[in-house]
Amino acid sequence: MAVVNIKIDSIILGPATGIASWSRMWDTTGATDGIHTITAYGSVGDLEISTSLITSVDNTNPTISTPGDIVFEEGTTGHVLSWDVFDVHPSYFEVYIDDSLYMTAAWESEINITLDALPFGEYNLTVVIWDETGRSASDTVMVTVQDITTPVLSEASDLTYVEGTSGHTVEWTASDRNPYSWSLLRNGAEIDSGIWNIREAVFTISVDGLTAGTHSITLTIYDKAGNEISDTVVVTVEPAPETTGTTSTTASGPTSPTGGEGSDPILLIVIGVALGSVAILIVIIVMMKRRSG
Ligand SMILES: [Ca+2]
Ligand SMILES: [Ca+2]
Repeated sequence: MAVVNIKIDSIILGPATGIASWSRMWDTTGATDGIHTITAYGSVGDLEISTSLITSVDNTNPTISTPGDIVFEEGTTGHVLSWDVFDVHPSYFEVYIDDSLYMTAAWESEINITLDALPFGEYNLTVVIWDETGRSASDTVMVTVQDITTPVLSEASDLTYVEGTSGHTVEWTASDRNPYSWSLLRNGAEIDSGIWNIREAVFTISVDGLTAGTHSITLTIYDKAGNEISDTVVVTVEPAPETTGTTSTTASGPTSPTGGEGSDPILLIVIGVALGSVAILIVIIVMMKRRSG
């Protein structure tokens, strides 16, 4: 015959049940945090028994500090978020970016997350800390990685050519971390636009086929944050010299470029990226509508 009782510290919890081993549930949620001594005592036949073990109760959630939201320019360095965390029974922490698990790691008394690699955008960054008893705490910080850097666009030179001659181009180099779009204007009116998605790009425009006179050609480029920059060149087309002894049978219109009737001037835009000495080229052909008269 065996009688085994359990006490917590000096308070009797009640009898344990069993034959060869004995057990009793202890609801620790009402116990005070900290160290407790669990003692099993009683008699097995004529033998008096008593054995103790030490345990620690933790009914307290971890604590976490609340650093402020952070804004920084993409590509700059030294941006670190730090949380001070505490628990008597620490276990591990998780980091979520926009509700997706980014990392899990063993508990540290100070959790530091370096943000430098985040690209342009806005993010929710959440740290969840867990103790050994499954209690948790969390904090969320808004991270804004901004782009206030205007794209870089080279300045192209004005040029002059004789009407009807060919091979005349204007070239711009353009760069930005977040390229977005381009717009091409002639004399202030947009004649084409498109997607710019190469960080280091070369825009080459053929200006052949323009009528005699001056023409302003403007390239405007935009990044994803709405920053923009433009450059304008003036293309002066001098009239072709009179050719003697040739009769013109198509004299009804004003001066027309070589290439036959109806040949609208064509702008050829080449957008490229320099990868060492290799260039990847995307070719876009733009038909320039010629103003009548
Ligand atoms: Ca705890
Ligand atoms: Ca930019």
